[in-house]
Amino acid sequence: MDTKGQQSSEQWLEEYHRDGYAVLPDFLNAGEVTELRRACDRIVDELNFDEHPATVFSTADHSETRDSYFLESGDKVRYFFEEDALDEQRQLKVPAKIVTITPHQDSTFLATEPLSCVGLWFALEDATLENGCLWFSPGSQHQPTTRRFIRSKEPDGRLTTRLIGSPAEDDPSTYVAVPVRKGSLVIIHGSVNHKSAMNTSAKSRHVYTFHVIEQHNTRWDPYNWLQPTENMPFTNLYTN
Ligand SMILES: O=C(O)CCC(=O)C(=O)O
Repeated sequence: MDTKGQQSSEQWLEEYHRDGYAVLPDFLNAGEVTELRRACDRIVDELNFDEHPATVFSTADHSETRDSYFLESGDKVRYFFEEDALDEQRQLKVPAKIVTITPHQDSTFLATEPLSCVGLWFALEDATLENGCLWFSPGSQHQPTTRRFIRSKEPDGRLTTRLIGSPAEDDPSTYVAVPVRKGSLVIIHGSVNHKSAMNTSAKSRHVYTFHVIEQHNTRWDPYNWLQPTENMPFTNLYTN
């Protein structure tokens, strides 16, 4: 039996501060998982390639994402595919996760001053070694995040994105695999180095994920690639 299910919030918070991540098994019940899976399926079903380009998103190479489709994605539903995720008929291949997500810190992409980004990653299916679970370098959140993914203007006025600064120290031997069961929530510190491997199985690995930042006494970096718009300011999870 997984005793982590009985962990108190003090215990998982302690793990989170020590390792830079924490796993909360059975955070979602079966009904909630099904509801989220259906919502994801609806979004995929509604995808019309006449209105959306088959844009690739990658943590390693951002050249394909340097366009307005990406930069304006903050207040719209936009679709980003891993390389080779679509077949010739533009249908999603299963497994779709056929690339590696390279080591990164989420605060590189979502910086506040001081840093406050936290990722919430919900497993909608079992995430295993074979289908591409997350891997973490425990304790690596204590190093600074100096690399930033920013929006910048080309001399011709075109908006583009750029990675600046040096990546955090990254020792591949320090990583541990974190397989989790369906319904688990993984809480990810914005500065912890993490990655995921290719899905080498025939099974999909669906997840739902979003990131939060603290707005109290922090400043959203005006250079972040993502900027809130008048149309859609960032959603508050709670107000005091
Ligand atoms: O789902 C994955 O494979 C990677 C997720 C990730 O790196 C993130 O949410 O920051």
